[in-house]
Amino acid sequence: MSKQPAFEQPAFELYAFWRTSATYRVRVALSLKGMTAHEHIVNLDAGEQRSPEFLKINPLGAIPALVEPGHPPLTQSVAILEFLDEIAPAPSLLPPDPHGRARVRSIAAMLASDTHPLITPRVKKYLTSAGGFDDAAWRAWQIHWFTTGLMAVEQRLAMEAETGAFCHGDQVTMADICLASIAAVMRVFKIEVAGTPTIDRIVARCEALPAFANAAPNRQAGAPA
Ligand SMILES: N[C@@H](CCC(=O)N[C@@H](CS)C(=O)NCC(=O)O)C(=O)O
Repeated sequence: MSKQPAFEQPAFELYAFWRTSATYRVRVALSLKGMTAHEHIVNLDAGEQRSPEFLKINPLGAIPALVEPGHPPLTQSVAILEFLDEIAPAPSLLPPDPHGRARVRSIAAMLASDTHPLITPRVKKYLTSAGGFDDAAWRAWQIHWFTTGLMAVEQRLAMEAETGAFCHGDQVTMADICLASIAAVMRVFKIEVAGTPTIDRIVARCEALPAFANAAPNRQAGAPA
């Protein structure tokens, strides 16, 4: 029998910043897959995501971007997770059945598509410049959208029989990665949402795993001491 060649991962460059939840998702997935990436810091506080150099990598001015020589940059954290899952299928970030995959993608989208984008720096920039928001209004906005997203996810996780030790059964999926990414950024912003016991239990379980613990914002290069 011919021997399977060892998987050789591409030389990835990850455009990243210490506190971002979207980059956290990619860091966790890379780590779960046993892969690494060389990180380039894009300082969001300094507006580097809007620099002409970075806009050539992602015209939307957002991180993460995963760059592999010979290919266009990959952007959108969930698309990157799907890509990593396809090139390195074990451990899988999706369940084997179509209903399970749809459920996991749906929970992931509730967090990564319908919650997180509302609290990004570009939204803050617009609301505080053109929208008349002061700091208090911005904080109320953040709390409102984190609460809306998390309460809806809590309701599903608590009600649906497919929930297990993690969001879907007893294996980590991309739903868990998205959930823990929101918990991580809420901690950075010192925002807490009460009344989410299922989420709290699952996030604690995720954060006990090295791939999640090592992706914590305060453990990244550039994080405040
Ligand atoms: N849907 C995108 C969101 C990317 C995103 O908004 N990233 C934030 C950091 S978490 C960012 O770079 N924001 C820059 C800005 O809003 O100016 C993804 O999941 O990758």
